[in-house]
Amino acid sequence: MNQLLAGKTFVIMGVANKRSIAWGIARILHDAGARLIFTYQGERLKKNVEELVATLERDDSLLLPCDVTKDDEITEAFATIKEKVGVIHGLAHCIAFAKTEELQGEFVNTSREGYHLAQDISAYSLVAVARAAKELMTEGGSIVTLTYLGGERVVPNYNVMGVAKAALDAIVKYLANDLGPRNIRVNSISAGPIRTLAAKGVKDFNSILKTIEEKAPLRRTVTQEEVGKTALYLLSDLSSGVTGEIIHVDSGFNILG
Ligand code: N5H
Repeated sequence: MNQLLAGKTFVIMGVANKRSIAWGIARILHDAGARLIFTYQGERLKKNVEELVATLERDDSLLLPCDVTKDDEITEAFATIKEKVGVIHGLAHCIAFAKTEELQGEFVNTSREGYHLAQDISAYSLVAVARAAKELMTEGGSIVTLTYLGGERVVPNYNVMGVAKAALDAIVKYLANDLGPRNIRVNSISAGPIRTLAAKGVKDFNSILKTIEEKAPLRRTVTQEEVGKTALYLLSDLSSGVTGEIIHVDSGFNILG
């Protein structure tokens, strides 16, 4: 591809396996010449990320653990990034979690603990990470997160995650306002359903994909690469006037009534 991001460094949080949207973003940024820093949660995912990173053409990547529920891990990860690379130009936050039992049945049954867990990992983590990352974005920067339509309207079974994404959407706006004076932009991508590890175990995921193929304006689902291309736009100078925005990469599904 082009070399839009040559000489720039980006942090990618949330690669779990080769199907991850985070990995789709990573490949596109890599092809655009960026140096990448990957963070993963726990030893369980370390090997996966190592194997994927080994497939990249250049070997200038850095891999670091970062469990976003732990302030000290965030502090340590960004201290290491500062020491090893100094300045960063952007960050992709591709992290969410809710208990499986909270992603089915009635939302009204959401537990206090399940609610807090989904909010902590899926929404608050962006605040904590942006606070640490902004110190390394001394040349300005761009932060991108992943959201979903279920935060804007009721989507069956999305439940506690929908409320977490609604919070995340508001967080993007408040962060955009705080960080704008430093020339740091904050935006989100609302991706249509993609078969990822997070989608595994979702009942009827096939029929969800089929609805998109039948009803969405483009009559097909979207790919990790397509989300990656929009991330490239948002993380590069091409989107220099854009902040606090949600871009839907969903074959146009969200415009339907
Ligand atoms: C309306 C839907 C379908 C129902 C809801 C699905 C929500 C999925 C999002 C969350 C983040 C998935 C999740 O936390 C699953 C975990 O309980 C179990 N899985 C794991 O622990 C795996 C191993 C790890 C990698 O997962 C995480 N999260 O760490 C939404 C779908 C049409 C679209 C969709 C799938 C949206 C989305 O937000 O991902």
